[in-house]
Amino acid sequence: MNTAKKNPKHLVESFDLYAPKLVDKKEYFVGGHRACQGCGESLAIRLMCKALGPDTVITNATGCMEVISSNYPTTAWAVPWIHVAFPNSAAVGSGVEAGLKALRKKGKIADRRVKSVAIGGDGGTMDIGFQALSGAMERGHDMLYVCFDNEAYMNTGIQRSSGTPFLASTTTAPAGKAIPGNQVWKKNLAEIMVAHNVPYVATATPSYPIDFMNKVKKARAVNGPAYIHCFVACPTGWRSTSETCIKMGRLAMESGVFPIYEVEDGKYRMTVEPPAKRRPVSEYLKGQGRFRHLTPDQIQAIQERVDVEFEMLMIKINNSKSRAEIRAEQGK
Ligand SMILES: Cc1ncc(C[n+]2csc(CCOP(=O)(O)OP(=O)(O)O)c2C)c(N)n1
Repeated sequence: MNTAKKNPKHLVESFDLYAPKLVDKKEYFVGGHRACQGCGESLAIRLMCKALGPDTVITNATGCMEVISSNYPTTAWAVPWIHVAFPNSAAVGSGVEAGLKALRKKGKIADRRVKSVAIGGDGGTMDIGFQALSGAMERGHDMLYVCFDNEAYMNTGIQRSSGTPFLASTTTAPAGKAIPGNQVWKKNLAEIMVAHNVPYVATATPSYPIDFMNKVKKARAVNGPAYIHCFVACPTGWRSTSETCIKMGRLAMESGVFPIYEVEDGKYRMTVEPPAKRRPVSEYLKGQGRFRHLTPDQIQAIQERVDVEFEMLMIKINNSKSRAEIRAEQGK
């Protein structure tokens, strides 16, 4: 007898039976690490590792995630993990991939597909590791790079990076009498990666965990370079309360500050649809002490910039075609 049909409550009561099918219960980034309360970055890494599974080698640039996860003699990593210098996560990740390929060719390791995944913060990726990342993507390595963007050099004390938003107060761009916070607009690294013509680029946030994990799985399956730009809240650096970590990612998406999309073979697709009427950016900014000094005019300037950037993205989403589609149209 189909009790679910007869009694919908049955479905809720049997949730435990269904939930494990959604997400792997195994943990490859385990508890006991020393991340701050409400850290979006450590949550995102936990989800990423679940989606990657055990056949993974992770290369980690210096930053918060290395510091909190590997205090001697302990480790939070249940997959092979290499800590490397601040600028060269992508370079070492591409070396791991080349090494695995060589060992497999010589028959020295089993013929299973082990994925090389390089990770870094926004400082380690968008600034100091940028050259290594660009080179790795250009050379076409079969690897995934994930940037965990908490919008400043958090590990060393909230210094601004090229991921820091316009007018956010940081320790090296403090809002005060001289300047009202960071003086330049945030670099759009996802778009720069699209310009590398790699097969897969996506933006994501742990506020939409299934979307993020699906993207990690998709990127893992790509036979070539893939890049995910993961937006992660940092209560310590953003001067926000720890329980707002998930809410911040949602507000960023719903206001258009951080749209969640993917670019597959050149074709853009919004994967988490923002509401028809986007929230004002002020709703996203107001819970964060790094923006507390902003005047209404400054908030308006940010709103206008977000509106323009969002429209630019929508034009790409509504009009782009994949390279395969264009080739087919050209009869090639
Ligand atoms: C060449 C070099 N410069 C500076 C540092 C000091 N340093 C270590 S971690 C870090 C900040 C990391 O910031 P980010 O990459 O944004 O990651 P987060 O800590 O925010 O996760 C800095 C400046 C270093 N280790 N090596």
